[in-house]
Amino acid sequence: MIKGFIFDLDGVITDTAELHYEAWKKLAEEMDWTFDRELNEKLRGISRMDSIKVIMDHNNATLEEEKILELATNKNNIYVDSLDSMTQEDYLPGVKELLTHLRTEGFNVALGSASKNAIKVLEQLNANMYFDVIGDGNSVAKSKPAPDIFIYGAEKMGLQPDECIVFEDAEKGIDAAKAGGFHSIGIGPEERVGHADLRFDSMADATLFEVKAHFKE
Ligand code: B16
Ligand code: MG
Repeated sequence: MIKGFIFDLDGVITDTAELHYEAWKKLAEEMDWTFDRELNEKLRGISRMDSIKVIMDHNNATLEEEKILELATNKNNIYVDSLDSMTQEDYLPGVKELLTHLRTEGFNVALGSASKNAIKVLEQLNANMYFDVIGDGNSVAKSKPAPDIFIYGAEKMGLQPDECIVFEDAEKGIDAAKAGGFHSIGIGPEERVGHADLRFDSMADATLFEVKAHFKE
């Protein structure tokens, strides 16, 4: 029986991918690294340090670990500054309605994001009241595709993985949900999240009615 929902943040609740893109691009320009939207797609759902390593590999760059951390911090400062422009208008279509509906029906709801900036994003959106549990990049050591962040959310809600549905927009996020024994809903194209139990093109299609119809007891 489904008792809880775990939401990824970036790409499910709001679209911060563009802000991440702009920040990585600025850093790449400073370092004379190539960086484009195709490469940015590979960063979807993975941690900041994993992201910079993907960009460096692409550019055959090698640096001391301390320097890598410094560059990742520079990128983060650019990204965090850009979050100031985010407002309560920046939910993806349909998300506010779904979160409100889940609250009305008494489901448990957790956040399961890889981002260490999740609290700030939730504050900008004024979304804290929708969540019983906040799991973010500071909650667990191993990031997606490891299932740890979703297991953290389920445990804090007092639920088993098979009582929870994970919403994810990243290929590695769906991998993480499956590895942990969670039900999964992919948001995005077939080639990215087609391995989820259920897939919608966008959150606007992901109504509780549709979800219940698929995961009926
Ligand atoms: P930060 P999610 C992920 O968030 C993003 O999709 C990913 O692009 C980003 O690198 C990661 O958070 C870490 O973010 O640098 O803010 O800690 O999709 O898991 O909500
Ligand atoms: Mg995401």
